[in-house]
Amino acid sequence: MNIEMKDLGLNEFFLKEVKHFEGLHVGRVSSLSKGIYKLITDQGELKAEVSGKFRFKATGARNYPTVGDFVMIKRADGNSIIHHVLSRKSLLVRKEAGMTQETQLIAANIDKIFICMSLNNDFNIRRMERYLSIAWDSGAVPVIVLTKADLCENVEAMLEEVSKISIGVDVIVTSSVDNGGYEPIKNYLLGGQTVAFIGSSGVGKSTLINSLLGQELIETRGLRNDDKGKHTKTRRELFTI
Ligand SMILES: Nc1nc2c(ncn2[C@@H]2O[C@H](COP(=O)(O)OP(=O)(O)OP(=O)(O)O)[C@@H](O)[C@H]2O)c(=O)[nH]1
Ligand SMILES: [Mg+2]
Repeated sequence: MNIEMKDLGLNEFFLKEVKHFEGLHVGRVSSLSKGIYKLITDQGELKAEVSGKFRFKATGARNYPTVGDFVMIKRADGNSIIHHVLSRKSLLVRKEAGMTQETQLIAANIDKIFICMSLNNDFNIRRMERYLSIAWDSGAVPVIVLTKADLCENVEAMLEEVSKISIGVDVIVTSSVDNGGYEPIKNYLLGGQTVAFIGSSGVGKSTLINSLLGQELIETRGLRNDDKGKHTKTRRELFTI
């Protein structure tokens, strides 16, 4: 497999910093689980963990790699070792509810964030406003995706409502049952760009992403389209198209 790191978003912004780490390789975090990071590199996928010194120097969650980060690594027989996280161009975070004020890092170095909301049961304009402010705060550019147009009888009225709170933001209407219902999103997927899809459970994110990937790589709710019930999966993962 021959991956060009520049197609994975490794542009001038990051390359300036890469130069300072002679002898180390660059990788991009695609997923993480219990301190083990899955990386995409120019030589394929590998697993990595942070070095002891990295852990010692880290003062909080923000210092640790998250999905989308570019990291400088040293190859090893087992897990490769992460020595450094490159400066982030954007960072999407979630503030934990409650006293602690602890922030959870969701994803780094996203160019565009697609905020997904369904045009039926999930539609809530105040929630969309909150999502927009989280997205702008991250440093990425938000795009609104209104899903399940096929289940909505007054799309125009809802678009009108959305337009009042989304000045300067693109709004896309999609439907999974409409052939080509996701075509407008493809115009945003340019080489070297990283995009993220966020939104409440059941709005159709996985259905949409599978369609863009051309493969059923992510579990969906199948045909149980009830807009409520348990969460399918809490998941953050970087896919290459
Ligand atoms: N009618 C209709 N159903 C849709 C559309 N998009 C998704 N669905 C259905 O809605 C349900 C939920 O879709 P998912 O893609 O699993 O939703 P999700 O946003 O990934 O949900 P979580 O993984 O729980 O966050 C599934 O039954 C889909 O088939 C749409 O445009 N129209
Ligand atoms: Mg899903």
